[in-house]
Amino acid sequence: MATTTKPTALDPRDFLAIDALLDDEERAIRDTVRQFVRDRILPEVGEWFEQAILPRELVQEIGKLGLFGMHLEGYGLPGASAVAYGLTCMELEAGDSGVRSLVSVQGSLAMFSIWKWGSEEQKQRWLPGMHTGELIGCFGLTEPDAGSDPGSMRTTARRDGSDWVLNGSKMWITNGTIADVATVWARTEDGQINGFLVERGMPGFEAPEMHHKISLRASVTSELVLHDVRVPEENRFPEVSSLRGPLSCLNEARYGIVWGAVGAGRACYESALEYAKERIVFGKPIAGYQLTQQKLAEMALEINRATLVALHIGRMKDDGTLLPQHVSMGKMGNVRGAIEVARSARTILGGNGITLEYPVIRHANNLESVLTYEGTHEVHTLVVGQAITGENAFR
Ligand code: TGC
Ligand code: FAD
Repeated sequence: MATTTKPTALDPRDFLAIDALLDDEERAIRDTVRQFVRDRILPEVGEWFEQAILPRELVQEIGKLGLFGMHLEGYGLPGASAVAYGLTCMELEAGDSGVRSLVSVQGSLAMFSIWKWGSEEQKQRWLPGMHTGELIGCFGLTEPDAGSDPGSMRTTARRDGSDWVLNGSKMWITNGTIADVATVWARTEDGQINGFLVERGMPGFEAPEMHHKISLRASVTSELVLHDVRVPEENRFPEVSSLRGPLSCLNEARYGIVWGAVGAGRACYESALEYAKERIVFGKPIAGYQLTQQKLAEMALEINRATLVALHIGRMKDDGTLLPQHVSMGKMGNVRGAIEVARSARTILGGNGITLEYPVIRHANNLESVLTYEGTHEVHTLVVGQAITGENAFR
């Protein structure tokens, strides 16, 4: 239960006193992750972004904190609440969207796909090591010609004796190059869609890193190339037959983004607020000008609105009443809001707003990826549109 603490004064960082809606355990998890981000991520992430690297040891460090698959139960996993997981995503993304992506893809896509659809042997083999960060996973759904419409995928799986032979390619796959195991979605000869666990080192399987990104630079993004890769039957998900398999996993990762985007927006707002109070122009701090105050007030409004939406969606998830369409609305609104906050914060920082000495342009650039991955803004608009009207406008 949330402990009601009466706010004694307005807190610019928590204007609507949303903290009071959390319980002690949720606050404790949030504070632990916030501290980790302050100590470990913020001092170095500008450099990682500039060099386009994500230090490998970070995976083990996050594993030690128990954040990978923290919202899943069994197999040594913590079974934390949806709200606790959401707060974790928010704090990680206040560091960098790439760090939240690492955790989302590992926990909500790779681990969740095994947890939800895998055989008992697959769960026992992979989940404990992925939780600790000893093993890394990725999730291969998108292809060069099949992003928003994964039903048009071309990757195939052909049965050959007790094995399956996979051919095709995946693109934009987070963690691909560093992954020990890839959940690869492919079409079988009967036209169904199934998931296969493709292991690092299997002959014919490669995962080259993609370069030249100017967004999500502190994140490993890869192609998956599958050329006659022989995968044993025991690596196939036993119960999947349609897109429902991969799409059910996306709900989990999209949920984390509903929260994560607020973290990125909040970091930009706090940076702009601090800067505005210190930057003297025309003889006084720019925080004292009406135009700056309007920007800051709009940002604070958006951060508080988005946090409440995320918390409400989180409580619905914990209650078992959350539908995929609710998540679509949350992702649509919160990512768009975070981008608006980031762009407005950027203007307050003037020229300094385009340097990596401040977090704002890094978040703004990252959020362009967040707007597109896990279902583009347009895809979620059409999901919500269909839910409201009953008409399918995708095709
Ligand atoms: P449609 O005919 O609507 O559905 C096919 C089957 O899937 C079921 N279904 C869902 N099940 C669970 N959750 C959902 N959200 C679901 N949406 C649909 C549906 O009931 C049906 O089941 P069944 O049993 O009848 O077979 O499918 P469609 O082909 O018309 O597509 C619908 C659409 C466009 C919404 C879907 O394809 C979509 O969501 N497209 C966007 C693709 C996407 O988001 N890709 C993300 C890849 S992963 C990623 O980006 C990681 S980024 C890194 C990070 O997370 O940090
Ligand atoms: P397209 O589908 O080609 O869309 C192009 C444009 O057309 C978009 O604006 C889209 O909204 C619009 N559009 C599409 N359909 C319609 C329509 N019906 N009506 C109106 N407009 C429409 N994928 C994975 O599987 N695993 C990962 O780990 C992963 N990580 C990623 C990491 C990064 C950094 C990025 C950028 C992407 C990642 N993705 C991953 C891929 C991501 O999910 C896709 O980029 C996304 O689904 C969009 O697909 P697309 O890029 O092919 O765009």
